[in-house]
Formats: sequence, structure tokens, C-alpha cells
Amino acid sequence: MGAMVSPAMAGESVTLNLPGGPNQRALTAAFPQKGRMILQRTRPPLLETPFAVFDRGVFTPNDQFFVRWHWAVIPEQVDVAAFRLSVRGHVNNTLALSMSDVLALPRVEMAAVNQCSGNSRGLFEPRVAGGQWANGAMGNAKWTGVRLRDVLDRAGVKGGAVAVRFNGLDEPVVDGAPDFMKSLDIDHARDGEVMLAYQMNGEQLPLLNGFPLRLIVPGWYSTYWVKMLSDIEVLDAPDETYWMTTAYRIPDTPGASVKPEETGFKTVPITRMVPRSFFTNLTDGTTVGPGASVPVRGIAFGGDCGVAKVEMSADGGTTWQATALDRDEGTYGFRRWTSSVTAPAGGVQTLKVRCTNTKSVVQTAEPNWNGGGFMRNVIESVRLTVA
Ligand SMILES: Nc1nc2c(c(=O)[nH]1)N[C@H]1C(S)=C(S)[C@@H](COP(=O)(O)O)O[C@H]1N2
Ligand SMILES: [Mo]
Repeated sequence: MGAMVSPAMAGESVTLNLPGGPNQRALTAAFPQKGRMILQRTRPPLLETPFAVFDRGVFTPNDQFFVRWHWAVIPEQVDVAAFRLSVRGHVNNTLALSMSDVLALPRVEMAAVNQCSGNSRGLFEPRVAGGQWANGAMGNAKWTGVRLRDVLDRAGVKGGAVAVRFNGLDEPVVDGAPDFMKSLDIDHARDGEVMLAYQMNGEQLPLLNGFPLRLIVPGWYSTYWVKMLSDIEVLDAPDETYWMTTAYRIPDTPGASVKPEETGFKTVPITRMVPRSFFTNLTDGTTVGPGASVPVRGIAFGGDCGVAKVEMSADGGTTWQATALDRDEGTYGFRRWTSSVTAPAGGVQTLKVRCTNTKSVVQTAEPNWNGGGFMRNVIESVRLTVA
């Protein structure tokens, strides 16, 4: 990966329509185990899923699943025979688990959306610093692995444990920069849902998605989903390191939203996801015939719980109609929705879609704003040209 000079595919680009630009983004197929991806950055690799991929099904193919790393020192291969996962800290028995030890634990499977906290950041107005993602810094996969709880039980968590910290094999480029690590409260870590995955959609994890083992934190933003996980440390005091106390914090306000000029508000670590829904078969500017019956479909997810309903509006958000939901593949995964609309005689037809989750949280009409470009979940619209 480090040796690659110009991974952009000659002449191939995609239009993202980000208010702050640049709108033309190169496509690349130069990364190992990855097909055509939108190139956001080369080193470390930031690769976005072209949105059309989400129209093909609720599971995002591994070779087009987005990629995000903070530091550029990423192993180009991992020797599975030599790999060990250490479990240490406030435990009775320090462990060094081989992959066979991990595979011997009870196997579990779960569909879950992996979404970057900054997914859609490029749509923030005014513009904020950071990776200028459109909506493709997310993906849904069926994860296979073991429960974190089972791993912790093998080590035996001591009384007084408060948190569990996770570290992977990647390293900072410069000495003294903070190694990427994240932690979860002990009760969350032991909830039986948090997983260590060794498979994604029935195959080994692609290297860039965390081979051979990664953390899955269903319903939480993927900053917690530590890749190439090699070290689990049980802590008897809160984690005060950089990636918990300084980075990935949001305003402690409804929707994590503040005014651009606002200061002095309290911040908290970003945690649970909120509901989102998208059109996948229509994009802004799609032309339809006058009076045509237009099939409409897309994907939705509930965030930290399931999807209760997905509604569509054909009158700018005044009235909403229920859409049909396809098969439920799992609480934390994408859900396909379908509907149809009859185009007017002419002009522009605006469609909107909104998801309500099973905790009755609904997407907002106005976009949120914060300096990190986090947690966007505004109701999406598409404008159809009738001609
Ligand atoms: N080891 C490690 N794990 C990591 C990161 C990282 O930089 N290093 N980034 C996190 C962030 S912020 C995101 S968005 C997801 C991206 O997961 P993906 O590349 O599999 O899509 O990985 C998470 N896990
Ligand atoms: Mo992220």
C-alpha cells in the first residue's frame, strides 16, 4: 500500500455534489481485495463506497465496503499462525489467544451497520475539517465471530473493572502520536452483543477491514469497531487516553447540534447511532416521463435499534405515506424499503424519505451541525425532473 504512487484510475471519476467541493472524485481499484472505490485519501487509505452499490442489496460486498484508518502504518499482511490476541489488565488470567483458540469459542453471527461517525461530513454547511465523505462511509455486513463476553470470561474479569480498551496492529507514523485505541464501559463490553468478528459476509475479513479479527459494536459508530484487534486491556479506571477524551467528541445537545459560532458547550464521546434512510435507485436530476409510475426503493437503518417504519413524502414533507419493508435481516442491519410514485405532468417532483426507529426516534427535517461533522441524519430528498 505504501508503495502505490498514483492509485487513481485513469480518467474515471464520480460526481459527489458536496457543497464545499471538490465534486469530481477519482475512482480507484488499486487497493488489495477492493474493487472500484471512491478515493478520498491514499495514505492512510480512505475509500468510500460508490452509492449505487447500496441499491444491489442490503449486504455491502466486502470488495466495495468502505475503508478508513487513522494512521498510515498498517501491516500489509498478518501471519495468522503467529497472531495472538492478548487479554490482560484487571483480569485473573492473562491470555494470549491464537486464532484457533478464538475459533474454538461459541460462534455467533449478526448483521450490523458499520458507519463512520463522520459519514456524510462533506454535506455539512458551513464546511468542517476532516474527510469529506458523501454518504458512502457506511456498510452493512453479516459478521461471524465470538462474543467479547466469552473472551473476557475466559480471562476472568476482576471486581472493580470499569472499562475495556481495544488496540489493533496499526501504529502512528510519527513517534509520540497517540496510537489508535478505543474503550467501552465494562457492562457494555459484557452485554453479549459486542463481538470479535473473524468473518464478514461469510468470508475472511479483507485486510483493510481488519483481518484477522475486529471488534463489532452493534448500534454504535464504527470508531469503536477496532480493526486488526490484537490487544484487549481490562481497566480499573476510566480510559483517559486521546481517542476517548479528545477525539470523537460531540456537543451534549439534541442531535449533537450547535450553531457554528457557539462555544462553551459540554461535550461527550460519540456513541450510539441514529436512524437514517436513503433512496438508492433514484438520484437528484433523474428524469421521468409525465404521469409515469416510478418505482422507488432504498435502504434504512434504525441506528442503535431496529427500524419501526420508513415513510416517503411526495409533497415536500407535508404528508407521508408508509413504504413496504423487506425482510428483517437483523436489528442493527440495513432494511430495504420500496414504494412508488406517479410523476406529475411536468416540472420537478421532490421526494423525501424518513425512518422512525423502534425507540420512536425519527430523522430530523433540518440538518444538524457540529465542528466534527458527526452524526448527520437529516431527512434525505431527491428531485426528479419530469420531462
Ligand atoms: N485499528 C484501527 N481500527 C479502526 C480504525 C483505525 O484507525 N485503526 N478506525 C475506526 C474508524 S473511525 C472507522 S470509521 C472504522 C472503519 O472501518 P472499515 O475500514 O472496516 O470500514 O474502523 C475503526 N477501527
Ligand atoms: Mo470513523
